Amino acid sequence: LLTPNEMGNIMEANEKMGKCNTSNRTIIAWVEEQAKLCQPDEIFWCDGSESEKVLLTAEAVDKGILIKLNQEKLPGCYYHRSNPNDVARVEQCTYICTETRDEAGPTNNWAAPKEMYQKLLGLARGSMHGRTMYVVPYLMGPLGSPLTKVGIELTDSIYVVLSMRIMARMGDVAYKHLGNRDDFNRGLHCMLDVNPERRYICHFPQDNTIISVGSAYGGNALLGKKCLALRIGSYLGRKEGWMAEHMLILGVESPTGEKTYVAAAFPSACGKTNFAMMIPPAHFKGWKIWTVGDDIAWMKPGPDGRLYAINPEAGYFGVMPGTNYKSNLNAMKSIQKDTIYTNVALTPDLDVWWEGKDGPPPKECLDWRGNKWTPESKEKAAHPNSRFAAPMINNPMLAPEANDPSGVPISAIIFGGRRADTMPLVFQAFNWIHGVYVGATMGSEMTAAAAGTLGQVRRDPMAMLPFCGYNMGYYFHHWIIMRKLIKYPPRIFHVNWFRKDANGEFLWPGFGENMRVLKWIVDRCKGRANANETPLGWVPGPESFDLGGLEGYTPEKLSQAQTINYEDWRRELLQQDELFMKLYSNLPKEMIFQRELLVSRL
Ligand code: SAT
Ligand code: MN
Repeated sequence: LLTPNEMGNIMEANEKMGKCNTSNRTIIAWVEEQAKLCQPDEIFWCDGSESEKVLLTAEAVDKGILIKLNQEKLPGCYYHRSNPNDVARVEQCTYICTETRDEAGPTNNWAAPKEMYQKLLGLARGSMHGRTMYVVPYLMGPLGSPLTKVGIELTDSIYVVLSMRIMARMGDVAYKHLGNRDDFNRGLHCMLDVNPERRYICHFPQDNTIISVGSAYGGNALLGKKCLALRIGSYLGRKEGWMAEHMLILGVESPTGEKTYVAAAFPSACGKTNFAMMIPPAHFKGWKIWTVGDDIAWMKPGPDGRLYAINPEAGYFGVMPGTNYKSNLNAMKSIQKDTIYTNVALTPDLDVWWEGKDGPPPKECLDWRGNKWTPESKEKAAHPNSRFAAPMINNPMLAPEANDPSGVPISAIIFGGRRADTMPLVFQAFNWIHGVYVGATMGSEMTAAAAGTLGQVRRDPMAMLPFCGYNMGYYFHHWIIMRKLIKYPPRIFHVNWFRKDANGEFLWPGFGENMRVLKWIVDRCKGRANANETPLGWVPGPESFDLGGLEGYTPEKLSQAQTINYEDWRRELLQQDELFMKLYSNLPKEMIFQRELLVSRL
């Protein structure tokens, strides 16, 4: 631990630390204006340097915001507990503030910008008394990419600053990318008293502005992620002819070195990170999976007519429970150093534990609330939405292309959800428009990533329901319009790893075995695998789906996983209609046609 003296020494050794470090007048004027509003005791301008990290980390430890973990086991790793009332995204407090209600659409909370600004400025006024306002410049995307955007987040949370430096390219690099321009995203984040009654996550897409108050948790407070990269991003993408999607990006490398890139949208906590970091089973000798991103894809048609994707992030904010050496080896390797753990359990030797970690549970530890916990305790030791924030460079299978400003060409888009019934393991859409319909009608059982009823199926179009920054009907239009801008569109697929039989047993082993599905998808994109037509789409022909080396798994089980149950589909269509009714006035007619075609095929 640094003593206050040592902290002072670091500051002295680097006179400029914390001082204003940009000559961009628009930024300086805006920061001054916000400081006048929030009245912090101090303004600290972050530059992203190592010495700044040492200083801020020491201060966070000093204030009890972070606990230093066992540095022999977990070098550079720290532990954080959030307020127990603040453990996930809160969709009911999330607003899209556009001039008209119609622009936000029926799936978003809407408020008039003027009124919401007034309310938020009222809450922010004087709220940083006795505190420091950190100025966090950051990039979403690699330096120099035409897709990259600059954000500046002002926050009074040191945990947010330290998390942002993991999750985004933070510091001077952002000023470098921006130069003298003024088109940066303005983000203001105030902790207030972390009270759910005063919690608002508000987006003003027309001003490229985000104001978030009353929560310090992940997607609510790390403004680059869901707020900028998805909500504001999707709005800008529609205006500027690109797509901001809730998708992982991975590269499949064949034994001959052929690389195929795939983007996949699953709702939060449905295994995007596991899929993005998958390790092919031994049967797939010489095959490799490279991770480009695990949560967000920004995609734009490239000069060669293909759709190119970048991962705007620089780190992984992954779900902790269930992560182990078997379910996700590369995630485990990614969190051994320089990682912030939030809301897991803390062992007496300052190690971390969570449900589903390898090995036996600790005999005794402190749970995520800081209470004593033993294996006999009824409560979970780690919160179901406990998280790790780890730099992507820790991932041994990080694709070198993750830093390529041009991005990677996408051959396949995969949609998927968590469904115990109805949805087969895999099918391919007949064409782009049909694929848009498949994405638009996605459903998934609710997980712990957002406050709500666990397990209930909800419609989550393209996994964007909580993240689309404008009218969902217009968003479907945008998907359809994009087809005209992409000469060689990716093929579109739907997967479901979570289907169960009548006894509640999973019909597919999942995890690394998903490589078998992915291999079929890649082969389809290359025109190498055959398929059979069904009412839902194309499904693998028996010879084209590799079950080799999968002990105890039979072709019968696979066909069970692929079954189309007409009773289920009647119910499914009625449920899909509920969403379509809600969006009716702005629903593209193509979606209605696709529905009618499906009904007639069924
Ligand atoms: O929204 S978070 O960033 O906290 C996580 C997620 O839901 O994907
Ligand atoms: Mn996500």
